[in-house]
Amino acid sequence: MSTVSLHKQGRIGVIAVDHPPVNAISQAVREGIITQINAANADDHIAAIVLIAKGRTFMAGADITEFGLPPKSPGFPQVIDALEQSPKPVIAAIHGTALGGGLELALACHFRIAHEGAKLGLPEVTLGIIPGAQGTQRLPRLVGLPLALDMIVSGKPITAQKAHQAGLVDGLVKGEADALPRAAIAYADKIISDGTAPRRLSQMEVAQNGSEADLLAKARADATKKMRGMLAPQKAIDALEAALTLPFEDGAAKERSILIACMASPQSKALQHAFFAERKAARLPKHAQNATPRPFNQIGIIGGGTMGCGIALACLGAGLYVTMIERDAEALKRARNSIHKSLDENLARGRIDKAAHTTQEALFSITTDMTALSKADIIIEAVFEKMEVKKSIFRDLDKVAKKGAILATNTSYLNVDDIASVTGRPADILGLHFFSPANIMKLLEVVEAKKTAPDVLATAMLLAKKIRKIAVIARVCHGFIGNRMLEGYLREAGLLMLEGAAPQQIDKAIRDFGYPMGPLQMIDMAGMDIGYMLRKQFPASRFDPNAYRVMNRLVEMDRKGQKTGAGIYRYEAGNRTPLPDSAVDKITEEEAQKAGITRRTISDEEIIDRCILSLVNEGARILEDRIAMRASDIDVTYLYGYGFPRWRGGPMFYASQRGLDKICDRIKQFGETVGTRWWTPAPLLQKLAQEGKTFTDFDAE
Ligand code: T1G
Repeated sequence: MSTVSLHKQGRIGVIAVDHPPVNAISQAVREGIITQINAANADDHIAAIVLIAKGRTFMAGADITEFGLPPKSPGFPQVIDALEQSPKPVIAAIHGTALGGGLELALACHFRIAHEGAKLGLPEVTLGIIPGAQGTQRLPRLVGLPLALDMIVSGKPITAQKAHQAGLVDGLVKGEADALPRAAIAYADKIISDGTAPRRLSQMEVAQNGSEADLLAKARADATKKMRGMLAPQKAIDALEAALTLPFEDGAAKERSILIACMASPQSKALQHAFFAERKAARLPKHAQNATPRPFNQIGIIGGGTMGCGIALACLGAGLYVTMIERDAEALKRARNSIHKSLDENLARGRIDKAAHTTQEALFSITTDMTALSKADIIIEAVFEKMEVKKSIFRDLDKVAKKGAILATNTSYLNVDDIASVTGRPADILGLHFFSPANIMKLLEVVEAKKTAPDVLATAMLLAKKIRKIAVIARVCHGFIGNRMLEGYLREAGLLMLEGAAPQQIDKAIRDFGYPMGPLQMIDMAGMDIGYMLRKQFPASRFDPNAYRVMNRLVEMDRKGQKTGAGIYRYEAGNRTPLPDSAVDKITEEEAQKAGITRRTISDEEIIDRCILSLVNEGARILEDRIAMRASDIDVTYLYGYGFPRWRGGPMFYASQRGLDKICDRIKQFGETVGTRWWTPAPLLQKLAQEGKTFTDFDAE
């Protein structure tokens, strides 16, 4: 079957691209478009050409799987020229998502119409590159510099409506998606009848009014702030600046040289890794790939606290029925008010419209009677993190839930096998570890217990997709993937503080690495009492004797963090800005003395390596234990759940890119200075380093 076909409708030649699933512009697509454009121009019966795509979307950009491989001819410039230089009018008919190279091909066409539900964007910066098919030169010529800057630097798509208002598309097609081909033919017929000449953007100038220098400067400042550490946004602005100052061909040449430089950057490799890692994480393990998910639309949630309400909102937003259980009238009232307040806020902020608000209100019910869950397809327990409390709930659920219902615990680190063991249906049980706030945070750890049935796992992954979560499959251990690795990260922060690094130095070093905030500011925000209580549940020998000296003392002084107005930092009333506190410095010095630690000046490099490589080393152990199936799943966990900078690809990709042999050596160095209990390279890390391999080579499925 041809990837690109040409058929005639009257005097219109329709070129259709058919390269599922998203019509990525592969070499075959590029070659096919050129072939069919030439054929259409050679056919005297054809007076105008429509470029359209089959399936769910217009072309969604260059074929990312070709990146990093030797370029395959024809390249984008040849396709672009074939379209724009066509003597016959070429109309792009857009539906779905016209992204990247897809939109750039549409810009090379002479006219564009779009279905009203379409989105149009140039997301290249999210892959660490810039639009490389002359989009940085044509878009500002068509819509002006402000919108071109906004679209290209942010990488965010716009709606067809906004595109039509801006003149990016010449016509909007309402109604069903299949109205688009007909509308495109009609539009082409009119172009012919009106004798409208092809409009070639490369022959236009960018409209300027003297404000361009300020616009560019503001765009640079905004990108520095909002896309901290990322190179591509700044490079995209360079290319847009060329569109203002250079003739089209020179601007296009400048764009190409910038694209090639970005393509070779470590950031673009990391961002492309992140793109595919997120999609790989959604794939079921072999033993569940043929399982049929169980149908669901009734969700039960036990517990209307922060987590329970967040989970409820995520389910309501996906159009699922939610029955919430609270233990008494007072708690029920609080939970119900919280849900309705959030829905009202979502409406007020335009996140949902009135119809959705009404629908979601109607989908929600709450009661103290657990038998109301007897019809639920999936029940999610979100109560206090105490094993006995959870076991009691699951014993009750075992009596109430219908046959075939899936019972999930939202525990963030407890043993799901133990919870399942108190029921008569362990195959129906797994963990669904949401991250707070559960209606906002994208990450969901789907914890497959020993006896979880394959179809239960498949159903959970489908639920995750339905509620728009990025799901990662974890197996059972203390803290699963994310929180198990977090222990070492916080341990090192605590030790570094004792050894001589001020909290603000530690947090700044990690922020400069690319995190939105450092570990100590994060723990102040979450509340140090959570970790304090958790550590009390385990023998002290499990933890480093010194790492939590300061934090424990602060909690015992009721300095738990932001929520008590003071923790590692102090906070002025109503302000979350962390302020260094000399009282904490004094406590730290006292605790260092008690621990017999001689404080010293510590470099930012050591801070970063001890915090980040503790993640990497524990991640390697998690792979050895087969708690995670893939190193890329660990990366996805940290990108979506813990703020790891996306342009570094995740802890495991970062380590692989730096070189596992270098990572091993650095860990051994810390073994000599900090202690081998925590700083001995994981066997898998040693092995891969010795073999000159990376974590990508290891599949722990
Ligand atoms: N190339 C190759 N494969 C792609 C792809 C692409 N551009 N986009 C998606 N896929 C695969 C994806 O890996 C998955 O595979 C399947 O398609 C479904 O994707 C010259 C240089 C279009 C909004 O950045 O944003 O053009 O896991 O699960 O949720 O200037 O895919 O099934 O095996 O994401 O419905 C610019 C990237 C490229 C768009 C659809 N374009 N794609 O989302 O499905 S650079 C992009 C997306 C460029 C030019 C430059 C989304 C989507 P598998 P999916 P979805």
